[in-house]
Amino acid sequence: MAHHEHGPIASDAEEYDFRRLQERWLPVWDELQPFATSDSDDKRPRKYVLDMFPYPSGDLHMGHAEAYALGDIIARYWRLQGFNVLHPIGWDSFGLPAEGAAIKRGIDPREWTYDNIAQQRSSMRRYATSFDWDRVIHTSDPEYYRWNQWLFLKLYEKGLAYRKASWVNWCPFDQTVLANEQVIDGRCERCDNIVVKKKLTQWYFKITDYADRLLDDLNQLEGKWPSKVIAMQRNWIGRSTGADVDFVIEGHDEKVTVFTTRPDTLFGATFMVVAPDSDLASQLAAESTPEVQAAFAEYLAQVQKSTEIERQDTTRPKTGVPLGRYAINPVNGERLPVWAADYVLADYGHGAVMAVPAHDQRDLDFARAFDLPIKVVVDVTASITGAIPVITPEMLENADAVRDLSSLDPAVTGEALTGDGRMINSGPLDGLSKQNAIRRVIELLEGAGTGRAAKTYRLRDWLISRQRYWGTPIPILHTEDGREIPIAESELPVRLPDSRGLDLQPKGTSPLGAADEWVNTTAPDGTPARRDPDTMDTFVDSSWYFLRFLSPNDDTKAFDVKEAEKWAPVDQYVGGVTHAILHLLYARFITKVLFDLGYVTFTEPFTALLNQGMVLMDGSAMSKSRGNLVRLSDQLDEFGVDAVRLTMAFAGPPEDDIDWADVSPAGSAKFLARAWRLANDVQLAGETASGEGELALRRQTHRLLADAPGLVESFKFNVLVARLMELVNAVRKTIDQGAGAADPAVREATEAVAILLSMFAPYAAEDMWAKLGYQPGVAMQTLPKPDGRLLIEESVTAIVQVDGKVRDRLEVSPQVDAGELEALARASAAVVRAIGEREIVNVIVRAPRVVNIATKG
Ligand code: ANZ
Repeated sequence: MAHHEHGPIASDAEEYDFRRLQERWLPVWDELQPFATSDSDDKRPRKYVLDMFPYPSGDLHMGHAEAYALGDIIARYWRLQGFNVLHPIGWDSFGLPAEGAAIKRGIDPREWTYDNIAQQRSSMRRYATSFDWDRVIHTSDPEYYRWNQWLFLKLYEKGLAYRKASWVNWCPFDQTVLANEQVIDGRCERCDNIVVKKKLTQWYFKITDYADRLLDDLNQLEGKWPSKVIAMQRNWIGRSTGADVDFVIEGHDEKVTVFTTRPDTLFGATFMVVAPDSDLASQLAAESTPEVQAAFAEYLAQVQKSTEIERQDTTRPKTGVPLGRYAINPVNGERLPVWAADYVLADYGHGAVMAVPAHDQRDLDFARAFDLPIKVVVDVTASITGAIPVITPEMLENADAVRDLSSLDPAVTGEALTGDGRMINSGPLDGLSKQNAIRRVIELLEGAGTGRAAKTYRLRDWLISRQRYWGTPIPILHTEDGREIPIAESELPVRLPDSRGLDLQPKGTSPLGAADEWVNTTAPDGTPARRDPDTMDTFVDSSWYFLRFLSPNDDTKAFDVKEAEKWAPVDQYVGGVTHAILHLLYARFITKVLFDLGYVTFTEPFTALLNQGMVLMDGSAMSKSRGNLVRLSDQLDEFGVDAVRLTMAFAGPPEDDIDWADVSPAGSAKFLARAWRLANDVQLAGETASGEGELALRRQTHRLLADAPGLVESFKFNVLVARLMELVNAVRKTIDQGAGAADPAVREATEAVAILLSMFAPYAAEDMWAKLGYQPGVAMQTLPKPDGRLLIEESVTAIVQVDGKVRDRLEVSPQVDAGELEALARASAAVVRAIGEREIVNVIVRAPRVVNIATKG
């Protein structure tokens, strides 16, 4: 492929051969360990650059190749800028994919997992990723998961880890519970099967205690995280503000509280709805007539068969049953029938709503389906006309006469009136705007002790227990009389028993429950106890792993607080947008918990975040079944590591998807050969000539050195590669047409190319560096500082004549405009002197070269 098109100088030189370069430099780097993080007395400023660590499910693929190429550019860049860079890697090696594959092959999950890790690790080394190989962690090592257990105990002590029975998401295929975050559009995130609800006792982390801080602290990340991710986090937490209103239910001892965002519409409530799968619904039905009980039981059974998708489908006809009970509206004493209907969710707000059919579409659909009353309490025409600044009692009495509202009647149109307006039919609220009515009604409720301002969140507590083998055992004992005993810290880790002899097939309970020897033990007081058989969600493992990298081999603590002070939080995090909610939210939560416990001094784990796009093929995600899978190993064999890495950087802005059909790794390889030949030519030219060399080339080199930091720091890697290509072309031109490869400007430019290229194409850059006569490694150099004098724009000399005589010469920009040039000329001391007292009659300007001034007298 590589032959020399240029001149005789390099005609019999060796050829660019990526295989030879890879073979040559990899062992040298193994010796040199250029990216081992240096020790504490290092005076350089620090940067913590982190790539999301992978699952060890098979060899590296194209997606990894992109992510690790981009993270590597950033890590290598800071290294070139003279920073002490921490760039670690590890494996997120517990979890379902590994266990599933192990079951399929009938082997131990360990074997499969660690084989894959070995393969990925060697692929990463060949891929020249600048990781610190002394800090590798595997979350499935007892040396790691012991600290998951420690973390669990810390949360348990604080009341932030607890067990409760509730309706949970259950994947019938994987036979495991799922966190809300793992249910995507009603389906299991992993296997895409429809998720059902099951009542189980499970462990939770109380992330809802942190909802406000998780929301408010997003402001710290504004501008440093993709705005899309910040928005997704905000929506996920989903804070709603409004009021809690207490209703008395006739014949029921406890009051029922509802959450509403529209307490202003309280006078328009005409019935109440409770979630059929709530305890409240069962209680109310149980206290009712046998007919109601039977109808309710039948309805509940039907609801439990429906999926989450069906339940949240607003176009589905409304269903429900009356519970034969009445709630009393606290503001006007009206009796509201209580219904159970599945459009109300058990686990949002209080699982019950005051239904205001005139102003809420779901309530209106329900009211129309079951012929329930509809009462308008907001005059939405008032806001449309905006014409009633002050409402008098007389106007209100005549309100209906003044405006015919029937065209807006929700009972007729089927459209709820959700807009703003002025309150009507609402006693003390009449005439008020929405905001004022909300404020007023909350005052009234608070005064009467029947309600208060309230917030509600979409965020649920984090369900962390899993009924699977390949995870961190939960460090709790259960006594026969039902007590929970946390295992002492000094007893950690609770190791997983051997998987041999255990049935790992998913069956709804943890395989560990059947490991008799392991599960049966004694409590500290000597009484028999059973270990908790569940394991932790692997998102627990990854919620704090960035801290473990700081002291990965310390077997006395989870992480070193002093090291955390030095390195953390992570300066730059790089990874896929698929983790925009789950992993990032959990890591943010755990960081805040660790802050509250005094282990870290910061409240956000990742200061800046880059989400790379996906690598597609022919417009869609690569998959074996679609037949558009591009194998990374094939690409590396054909084009080499450098060309693949460079292609990833050159393809476009890193946030965008890359379609592999549209890019050219062959083109990248060609460019690398061109760049490499420059160094080859310089080497063959021998001695560099004296002097500074060609000025235009020098200017271009220094301009690029000046621009490169801004381009990398704003992630414009593709632009930087394009600029490198331009510079390589310019050097080639200078060699072929100018002073040849001995020109000092050629050497200077080629050195700059080698150093900059080391971020993208480490093998080619290292070989260029050697050809330029230096020791390895180029990646440990510092980026040369541009010479300021070479950055100033070129200037031209403008001549100023007065009455035909040259009076001054001005150095001006070639872009100077006529007005500016004339002003400069008139301001020249020599010109002013030459004109003296005479009057100027004519000025002719030919920018940028000449100004002619004619005078009279
Ligand atoms: C009365 C009302 C009148 C409401 C009105 C809205 C409009 P967001 O914004 O999502 O927080 N709601 C409360 N708990 C519910 C539950 N468990 N299942 C289903 N719906 C529930 O929505 C809050 C509103 O959703 C609440 O305000 C309540 O209906 C309903 F003109 O109360 B509203």
